[in-house]
Parts: sequence; structure tokens; C-alpha cells
Amino acid sequence: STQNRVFIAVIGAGGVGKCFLGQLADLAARRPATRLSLCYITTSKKAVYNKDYSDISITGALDSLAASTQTPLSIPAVVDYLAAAPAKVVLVDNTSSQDVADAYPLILSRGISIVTPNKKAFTGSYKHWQDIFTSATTSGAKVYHEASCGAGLPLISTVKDLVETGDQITRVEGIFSGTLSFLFNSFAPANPTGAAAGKWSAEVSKAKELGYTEPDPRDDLNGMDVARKLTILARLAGLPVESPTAFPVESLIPKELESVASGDEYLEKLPQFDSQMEELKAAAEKEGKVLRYVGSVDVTTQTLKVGLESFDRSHPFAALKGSDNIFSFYTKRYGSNPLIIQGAGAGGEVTAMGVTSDLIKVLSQI
Ligand code: NHO
Repeated sequence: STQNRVFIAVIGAGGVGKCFLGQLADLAARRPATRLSLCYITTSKKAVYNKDYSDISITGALDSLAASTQTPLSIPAVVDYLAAAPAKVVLVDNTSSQDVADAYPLILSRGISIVTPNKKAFTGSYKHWQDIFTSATTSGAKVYHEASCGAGLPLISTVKDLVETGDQITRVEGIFSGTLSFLFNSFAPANPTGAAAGKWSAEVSKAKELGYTEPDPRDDLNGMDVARKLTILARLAGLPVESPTAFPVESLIPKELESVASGDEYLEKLPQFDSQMEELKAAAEKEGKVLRYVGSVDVTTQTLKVGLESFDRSHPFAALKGSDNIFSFYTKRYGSNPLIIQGAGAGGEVTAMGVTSDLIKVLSQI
């Protein structure tokens, strides 16, 4: 019978995608009542699929991909292939592709559900945001994107629960970037211990060596990743934010280095500008505070901003460790003591967990 069979299509098998496949294999083993049939898997170069929809082994999927001579289908062809499958389909978008994100309204309108950590679809125009959710409502397909903000931390589900139970979110603020969290926790620790903090440029190089930053660290330091995540939370809290560039975002890249050709050249020249960040750090210290890179949305005044702020050493934002994220939700019900969510906000396994938990939600609804 096809009753308890669900087809899974996976686009993207990089850092997050590989971890997701491990979690999917585990889920399939623990959930014998549903047959999770992997029917399509692709990277940007190679694909594996069978025209008769016969199962691709989940545990062998990466090896099959490596050995495959099939190339990816075009997006319209994938949509046709999946829409014709003989049972419900969930598409897992583990890419950061704009092309895939642009196709969400089409994919959903054909009855294919989507789970994804990809921020692009939810940070385009407000009209694209509306098209996504309207298409889903009309066709009955589901769309979940928990890991598009704060990796596996339950942020999006929490915002939805607050809104749907009739609470009013008045303000959200947080440390949205794993990379920037790490940088300020090391550069300006609330409780310095032992080794002195390095210069700003040395901490940026260290973050890159540890694999926290994007290949070009400027992609983290320009604040756009934070602006995208803030846009998503603000829209869920009820604000029709037009785009992640529609509000002030403070870039941490010195003007002189904005247009240097490569990330390597940026890192090479960054020490010449260390005094800028030292001065900001010293000014905060004079008031007994530490610098943190924060995103905030005031729902009441419809004000969004992303940038540096100073916090008392006893503030929860000051005491963060490693590359953790933290988010405070001020609401009518919670009053002046916010609901706080904190923990790892980057990394393959925790991001994949957000995707897998979304898949479990979809499986219970389709
Ligand atoms: P990779 O490792 O580059 O893998 C991308 C895969 O997609 C590759 O297999 C590539 O071949 C495939 N691909 C790309 N375009 C394609 C196309 N058009 N068709 C088919 N395949 C295509 O990327 P990741 O690291 O695995 O990331 C995947 C997605 O998860 C991205 O959208 C990313 O933004 C999102 N994500 C990742 C993380 C993380 O920690 N790695 C997080 C959240 C979401 O919370 C995390 C975070 O924000 C980290 C952030 N940098 C921070 O806070 O510092």
C-alpha cells in the first residue's frame, strides 16, 4: 500500500545536508510505521534518482552520489518529477541557492511540502514571503524553516506559538550570528580569564581558522546574515518588513577594506585598522560594559536595527560562551522578564536537527 509512504527529495549535500542524511537514516529506522522513500538527491553537480521512484538507500546516498553519472534535473523538471510521485512528497532544500528559493511558491502550489535551513526564500521581497505561505495554504502543502534562524534552537516555532496563542510580541533582541558571537566573546569577554584577548584582526583570523566564518569573512562581518535572520523573526512577529536592507545594519568592515579583491587581502590589511575596534571596546569598558553585536526589533514602534551595543557584564548577552546564540522575547504575557532561548546557533548537526524536527512535524500533518 502507498498509505504510509512518503517520498523525500534532498537538494544539497554539503555540511548541513550530510548531517541531515545521517539523521534521516536514524529517523527511518526509528519510525517503521512510515516508509521514508528517498527518491531524489542532488548537489549542484550530480544527482541520483530513479524514473520509477524506487527507493535510493539513505545510508548509501552519499556513495551513490559520488559514483553517479546523472546530472541534476532543472528546477521545473524536478517539480514535475516530484508532483507525479505516487505518494506525498517532502522536498528538503539544504542549499543556499536563490534559484531553488525562488521556486518555493511553484513547488508548494504543486502539493510538495518543503523543509529547509535556507534563508533566501524568506528574506526576499515581502510579496515573495506572502506568495510562499499563500501557495502552501491553497494546496495544503506544508513549509517549515526552523533552521533558517538560530540553527536547531526552537525560535521560529516559539514565535509561532506566541502569536497563535494570542500573546503580543513587543520586542525581540538577540545575538544572531555564531561567528560574531564567537568574535565578541573572545575579543571582549565579560569575565576575562588567563590569556588576554587578542587584537580584533587576530580574533577574526582565528575564527576563520576554526571554520566559523564564511570563506570570505566579510560575508559575516557585513551584518547581512544577521539582518536576514532578524527579517524572518520580525515578519513572523507580524511586521511586513520589505527586505533585509530596509533598516540600518552596521557593517564591521572598515570602509577602506569593503572593496578589496579577496577575503585574504582583507585579513592581511585588517591589522592596520585594529585601533578602531580597540577604541569602541575601551569606551564600553569605561562604563563597565562589553561590546556585543546585536539585532533587535521593536514591534510596537516597527523599528529594526543591527549593530554594536554595550551591555553590563551581568547581562545574559555579555555572559555568552563560544559561538552560542541568544534571543530574548519580550511579550505582553512574559512582561518585563523575557522568554530567553540560548545555545549553539551554528554547525552541521544542530542545523540539521532543525531540519529533521521540521520533517517530523510535516510527516504528522500530511
Ligand atoms: P554547503 O556546505 O555549501 O552545502 C551546500 C550544498 O548545496 C552543496 O552540496 C552544493 O553542491 C548544493 N547546492 C548549491 N546550490 C545548488 C543547486 N542550485 N542545486 C542543487 N544543489 C545545490 O552549505 P551548508 O553549510 O551545508 O549550508 C546549507 C544551508 O544551511 C545554507 O542555506 C545555510 O545558510 C544554511 N544554514 C547553515 C548553518 C550552518 O551552521 N552551517 C546555519 C543556518 C543555516 O545557523 C547556522 C548559521 O546561520 C551559521 C552562520 N554562518 C553563523 O551564525 O555564523
